[in-house]
This record gives sequence, structure tokens and C-alpha cells, in this order.
Amino acid sequence: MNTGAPIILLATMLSTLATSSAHAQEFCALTNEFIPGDSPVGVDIPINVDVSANESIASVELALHIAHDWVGDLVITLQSPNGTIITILDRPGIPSSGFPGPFGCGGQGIIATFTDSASAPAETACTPNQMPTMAGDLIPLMPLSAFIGEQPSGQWTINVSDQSSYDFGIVLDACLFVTTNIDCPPDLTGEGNLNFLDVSAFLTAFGNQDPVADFNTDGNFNFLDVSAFLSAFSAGCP
Ligand SMILES: [Ca+2]
Ligand SMILES: [Ca+2]
Ligand SMILES: [Ca+2]
Repeated sequence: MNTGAPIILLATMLSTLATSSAHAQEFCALTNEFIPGDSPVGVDIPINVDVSANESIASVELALHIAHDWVGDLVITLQSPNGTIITILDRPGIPSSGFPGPFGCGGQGIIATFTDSASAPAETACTPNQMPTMAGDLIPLMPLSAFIGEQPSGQWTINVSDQSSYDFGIVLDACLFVTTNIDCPPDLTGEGNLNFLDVSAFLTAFGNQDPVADFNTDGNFNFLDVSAFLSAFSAGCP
């Protein structure tokens, strides 16, 4: 009896499983996009995200590296595949006191990660004598938590616009860090359907004492895990 093919199939499924489980994943754009000066339309930067169909967003962070001589000219937005748009930055320093005057943050450059878990708001992070003038982890103008629960796969769009004359810039790098939750734990193959392949994947993982088969998460592998898997499987998925 030749059992090689099924074993290879299951091994492939399990290695797919290991890389598609819920965790933070990074997706970057091809950049070096010119930001035209004094153009409210700005430049769109697409980022393609591809995760399993049974994953939904737990958190999103946006890392940007932008060369620009007057960061106070910039407006940055982020749109999800679902159509939700949030404003990351809106002419920092305006309409408050700004620096060095009514034209907003007069510093150069952004090398920052916009994240709800930061402690400093990006809108007031201007340090005009330092390069880059915005650095490290910063809180975006609107919370990135707006994306929680959406399906992350598809095209995201970052828009960067320069809303005042004179200075312009370039987007050098743009990356999204997407952390997901698995919405349907018995869908071990992660494609959004429940069928015999998920049962096979469970049995193999159970035989190998792979942590994904510890279905009641007590650290042991026994009939309770089989029972928990089968009831989740019969209950189906949303
Ligand atoms: Ca400008
Ligand atoms: Ca499946
Ligand atoms: Ca267990």
C-alpha cells in the first residue's frame, strides 16, 4: 500500500496552517511615489493584503517613511478594502499654534508607525530641529480600531496629499501590520469552508500533538479535544 501521497498532502496542509494562523502579518507597498505639491488629490498608494478567508481584523498599524520638507502640508488617509476611510494625519500643527507659524509643522520627514497603542499624538509630534521631524510610534488622528472586525483581504489604499504651495515630497516606504483573529477555529485549512479536509487536518495535528489540535486549550491531547473539535465542526461557522 502506498501511503506517501496522503502523508505529503497532510504535511502540506499543516505547513499552510502554520503560516495562516492568526498573528501579525506585514504587507508593504511598492513605493517611491512622488507627492505633488499643492494638490488636494495627492497620490494613491495601494497595498494588497491576502490572508485566509476565516480571519478578521484584530488590529492594524501603518508604518510610513516619507521625505518631505514641510510635514505641516500633508494629509494622509487609509482606506480598507471594505471602504472604511480614516484620517491618519491632517496638516499637523494646523489649526492649533503650529510651528513655526500658521503654516503647521515646519519640520522635515516622517519615519513613524501610526498605532492606537502609541502614547504621543502624531498631530502634535512635530520636532522642527530633528530629522525626521516625526519619528517612532505615534497615535493617528482617527483611531485605527475603526477597521476591527473587517475582512482584511483585498486592496488597501493610502492617500498622501500636499495641501499647500512650495514644498513637496516622496513616499519612500509604506507597510501595513495586520493582526487577525480566526473566526472559525474548526476551519483548520483556513479557506472558509468546513469539510473532510478539516477533519483530516485535525486528526493529523492531534496525532502529532500539534498545539492547534489542543482544542480545549488545556495543554493535553485527549478525547476532550476530539469532542470539542467535533462539536465546533457540527455547529458550523458564520
Ligand atoms: Ca507644499
Ligand atoms: Ca476548511
Ligand atoms: Ca486539550
